[in-house]
Amino acid sequence: MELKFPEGFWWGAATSGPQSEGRFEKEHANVFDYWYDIEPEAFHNQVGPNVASNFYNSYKEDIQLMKKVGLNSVRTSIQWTRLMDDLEEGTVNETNVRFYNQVIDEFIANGIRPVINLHHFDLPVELYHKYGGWTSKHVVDLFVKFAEKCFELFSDRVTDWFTFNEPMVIVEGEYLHQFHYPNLVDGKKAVQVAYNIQLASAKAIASFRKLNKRAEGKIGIILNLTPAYPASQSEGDLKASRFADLWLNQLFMNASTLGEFPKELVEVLTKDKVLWSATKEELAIIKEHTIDYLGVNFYHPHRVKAPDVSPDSLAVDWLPEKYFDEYQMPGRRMNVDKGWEIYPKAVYDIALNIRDNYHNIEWFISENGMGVSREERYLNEQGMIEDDYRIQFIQEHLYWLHKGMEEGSNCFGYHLWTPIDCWSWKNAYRNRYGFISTDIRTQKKTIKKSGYWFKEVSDNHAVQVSDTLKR
Ligand code: IFM
Repeated sequence: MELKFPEGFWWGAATSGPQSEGRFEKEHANVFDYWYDIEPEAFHNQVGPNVASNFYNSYKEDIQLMKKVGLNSVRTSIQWTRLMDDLEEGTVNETNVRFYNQVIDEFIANGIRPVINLHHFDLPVELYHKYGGWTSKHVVDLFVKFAEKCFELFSDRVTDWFTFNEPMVIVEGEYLHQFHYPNLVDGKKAVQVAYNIQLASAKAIASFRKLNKRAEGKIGIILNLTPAYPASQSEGDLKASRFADLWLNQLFMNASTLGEFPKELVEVLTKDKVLWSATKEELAIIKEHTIDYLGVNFYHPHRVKAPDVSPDSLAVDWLPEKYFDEYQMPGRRMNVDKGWEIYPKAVYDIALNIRDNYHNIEWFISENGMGVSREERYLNEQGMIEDDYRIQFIQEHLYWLHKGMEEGSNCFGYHLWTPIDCWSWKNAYRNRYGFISTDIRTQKKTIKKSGYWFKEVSDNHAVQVSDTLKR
């Protein structure tokens, strides 16, 4: 069967500055640069962000490869630690302004729409050490200064902007589950960080409305949405899934699209005495500066059940997981390399949720993808990786996306994570996601089978899927 997508649909891929560029010519270190400097053994094979995929030096050749695989739009991020000279004064580093100008111009000259994100986990580490990072409202204002520089410098050509990538990952990684520096477990701080990031996003949107130079320019946020499916229809499991959804999805989703945090979540946080500190003026800024459109990163759903012990009997510090436990559903399909469940139908559930509960706002899949380790297993005699599993993974997700669009959801694009295999936070280069492979010893880049396949999809705005496709 053939699935037809509308003309103008974004067929693209996403990466980020810290994961692709390398640390060349950077004045400041971000939290990951710093963590690698002090504890390289925390990273797979001790591979750090210093070189990454060398995009800083090879962006011209890389963009040619992206064009060859049919990408009509590519998201990357401008690094706060690269663009700025003095973080407090808000002055810029001219060498790196030149770099970003060249990258943007190169994308446009090659018919690729540059989609620019402003924060991809890359807080300047000095702002953590001096002020406590995202727990500080001063840091919120410094971020806004950086965002304003980006709008002033680049919004004459860039029309597609996003404030944050996966804010919930910052909250969880830094303050709950210890997978991002500073690796704390502190629920109260996590709640404040979530609020401060939402405030930073709204304040940056307010600045965008004043400084953006192009009438067609838009700004949004990128959220990793993970539908929380209950283990059963029992009252306890339903309650657990309801809270998981409030915390994991609705917190940023409601504030960013509807201008308000979910009341039920605020009530629980108030009752538990961990609610963020907020002023009336700040809440008004959040209310008035909602997004124009939304990016949805989807990798896996959550399966949840009622916690084994009653939440109120726990004498530990506050953590959101007091209200839900992870449920290991028997028979679920797993990507064993990454340890994430594969459940493409969730894309359809997300599409209808946006249609029904979020004013059918315009949105796109801003990341989706399949991380696979030791992909050299699939090299053919011509030296190309035959990643049929990735093609099938994309087809399955596009099948459900298409169905959601047929039923009226307002989706305008699909981006894979990622165009070219890139460095990843703690996993470094263990799992590969790209349409194009990178040999990290030589930086030789080679198109995979999925890259050639995607070019056809993008040229025809159509996907062929077999009737035996797993649904
Ligand atoms: O590498 C990350 C990216 O930075 C954010 N989304 C998930 C990707 C794959 O793990």
